[in-house]
Amino acid sequence: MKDLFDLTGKVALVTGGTHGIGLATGILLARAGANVCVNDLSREKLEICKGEFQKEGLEVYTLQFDVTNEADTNRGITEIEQNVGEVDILVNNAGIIKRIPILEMAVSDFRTVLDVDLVGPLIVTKRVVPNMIRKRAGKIINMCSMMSVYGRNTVAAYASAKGGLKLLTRTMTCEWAKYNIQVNGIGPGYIATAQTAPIREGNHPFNDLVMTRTPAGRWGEPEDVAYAALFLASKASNFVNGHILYVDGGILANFGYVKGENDLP
Ligand code: NAP
Ligand code: GCO
Repeated sequence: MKDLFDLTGKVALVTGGTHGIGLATGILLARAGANVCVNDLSREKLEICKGEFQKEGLEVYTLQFDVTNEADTNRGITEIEQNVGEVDILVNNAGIIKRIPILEMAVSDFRTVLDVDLVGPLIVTKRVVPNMIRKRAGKIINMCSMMSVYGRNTVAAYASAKGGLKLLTRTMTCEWAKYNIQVNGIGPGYIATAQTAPIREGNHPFNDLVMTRTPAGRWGEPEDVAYAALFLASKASNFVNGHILYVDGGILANFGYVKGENDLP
């Protein structure tokens, strides 16, 4: 059974993995035996990330490249191939959000979010997948969102990007599943990270919304998402293709809930 989730000898790249969901994912994949690489924009955050891995007695290869920049990404992946090995598991985790109403949002801001959250995964995957096709093996995990399904006010760019990433995931599947490459997505619900801190901390009213809309009645933790990534990175998911695995505490299953209704003692 342990062998099913053993990633020994595999090279995994987690983009934007210096904290939050990406860091939890990288640490778990390393615990499973993978040689983990993490890129980010900030050298300082990469150093902090290295420290977090070392606290767990784990190694990580860190490097700086911007997933929206094709030349920078190609250079970065070449560096990984020269220093660690060809990428077997790609977690397209890097992402941003800008919470601005549509009419107030500059088109440039809209484009920036799509660039990181939708074009970025395309750029990194295009550079990594040819080796997977040659080897007839690979795992690609795109970090989608419950906003791949729902909209909500102020997140038009983010939801558009994550909705697009859901369909990009399915299209990648159509083109590459025949080469034994499993392409899937993860759709986290509301997870306690830096990205959601502005709508979670300091008794923000959004907390009440998350609590009533999430049947599990809590914010998710980055590790909750990392466990799904381990499954999709492992042999256990070799016949799972084009699937978005929602890790959302049941929020997508739930129309709504009246506080106190049908609560058991
Ligand atoms: P986070 O804490 O904001 O981390 C995102 C990471 O992406 C950061 O390390 C960031 O680096 C990096 N990044 C941003 N732009 C980049 C670029 N151009 N090139 C390389 N790296 C870049 O976010 P998170 O909450 O852990 O979320 C991780 C992923 O899950 C994102 O795709 C997010 O959309 C998705 N997600 C999150 C939630 C949630 O509730 N938290 C729910 C659903 C989906 P810097 O810090 O240096 O900018
Ligand atoms: C928001 C949140 C969400 C989460 C996540 C939900 O402003 O609604 O940031 O977008 O980040 O994407 O799945």
